[in-house]
Amino acid sequence: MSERDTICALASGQPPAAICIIRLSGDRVWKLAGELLECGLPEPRRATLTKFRDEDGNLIDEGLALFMPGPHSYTGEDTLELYLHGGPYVIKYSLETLTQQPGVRLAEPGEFTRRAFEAGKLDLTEAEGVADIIEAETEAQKAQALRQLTGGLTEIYDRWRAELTGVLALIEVMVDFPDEGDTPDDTVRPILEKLDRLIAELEDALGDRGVGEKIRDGFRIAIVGPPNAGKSSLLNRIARREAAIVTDIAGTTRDIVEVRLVLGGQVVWLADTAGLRETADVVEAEGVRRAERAALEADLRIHVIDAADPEPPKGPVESQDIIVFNKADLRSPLLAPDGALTISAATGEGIDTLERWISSFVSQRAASVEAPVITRARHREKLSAGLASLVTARQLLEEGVGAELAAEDVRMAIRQLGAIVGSVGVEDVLGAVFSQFCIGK
Ligand SMILES: Nc1nc2c(ncn2[C@@H]2O[C@H](COP(=O)(O)OP(=O)(O)O)[C@@H](O)[C@H]2O)c(=O)[nH]1
Ligand SMILES: [Mg+2]
Repeated sequence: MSERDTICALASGQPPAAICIIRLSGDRVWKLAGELLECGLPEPRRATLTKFRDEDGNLIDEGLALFMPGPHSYTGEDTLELYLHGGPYVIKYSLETLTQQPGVRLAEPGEFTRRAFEAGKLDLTEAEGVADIIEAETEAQKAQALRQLTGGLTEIYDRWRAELTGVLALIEVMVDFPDEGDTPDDTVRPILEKLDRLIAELEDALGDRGVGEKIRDGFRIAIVGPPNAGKSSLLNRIARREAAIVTDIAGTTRDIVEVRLVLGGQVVWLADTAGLRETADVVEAEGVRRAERAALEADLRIHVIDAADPEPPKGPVESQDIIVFNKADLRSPLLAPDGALTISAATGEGIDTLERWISSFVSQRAASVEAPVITRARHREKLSAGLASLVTARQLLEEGVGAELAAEDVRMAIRQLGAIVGSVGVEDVLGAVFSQFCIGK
């Protein structure tokens, strides 16, 4: 194995904590253990109680050491984990001692997992699953990450790539032996059928309304309506803090104010927006433009109507949207239309029900796709490109204009899918993928 830096990092959370884990990976692990651990190199895979000293023999701490020799380790290299007392000074002293040794440095974000990827221990979607499970805050995020890190997506992409390789072989036979007795139809039809099936599968994966990405990144909900209807008050009420400025001056909210919540078991970004109205103020006008875009891009809109001064919602209202009549405390009883909700952001009336409606929307939307194939924009981009190549290949074959060109498009599609799992064209994405990790993973 080539000589490269041995890396070390704190793998556990922010100190102080009962215990911290300092992780090392690389060729120098055995040497470091020999010099700094009283027990020397611990027996593989056996937690060993030992004293940990600096190079001058000063005691740093006492704890457990766990040695996992490569290649059967996370990174594929020799790795050592030290379980020490999780105090800030123990951690600082330990890392300083380790990084003073020749050939040892602090790991970059995601570098342990990057080494695992480079050693072929996991593919890129599995590595992303590792990053996601560390970030997961909800059961849905955790389940999705776990599925991905245990190869759930790898399996799908491997199958697609294998089938496409089969299709490519058939097309190449056509290129090499044109019209060998058979009518072109006999040769082309089975290829077209296979392509049709794959195209349908890719379309199906892409037609998921972004559920996988939303489970991971959060669903978007926009509070919209005219100025002074109580949008900012409603956001603050649901967020249970004064996130947005509330005044009785119309046009107070100019930029989007977003709060992150967990509702219905899903991460939700609730956005307060500028009141929709004609305005000569350039800043407010920009706010209105942003409000309109946020409303358009949201998965769900809450249209706030001022019960004391009702006017119909501006902009499109979709079937899933929620209409609320606010300020019920001022004017009650209300003649709210069917399906609308009466609330008061001031007193809290009706807010429970509103939260239940939002929860039920996001949980149903999240459950609408059983096992999303796409969990990141990166996947969507490559998969769309792959699909486009397949559609072109199909067209070329059907029109009988060029099996060679069709073969090139199928090759292109295989490369696009390969880039998702990281088997080809990875150089440009690796940095982006691994830099999102935390240090120590
Ligand atoms: N009485 C009453 N006043 C409210 C209610 N919600 C908001 N307001 C008041 O209406 C004004 C505008 O509220 P704000 O949240 O800034 O509205 P926005 O412009 O839609 O964001 C403020 O004076 C609020 O105190 C409510 O439910 N009842
Ligand atoms: Mg406001």
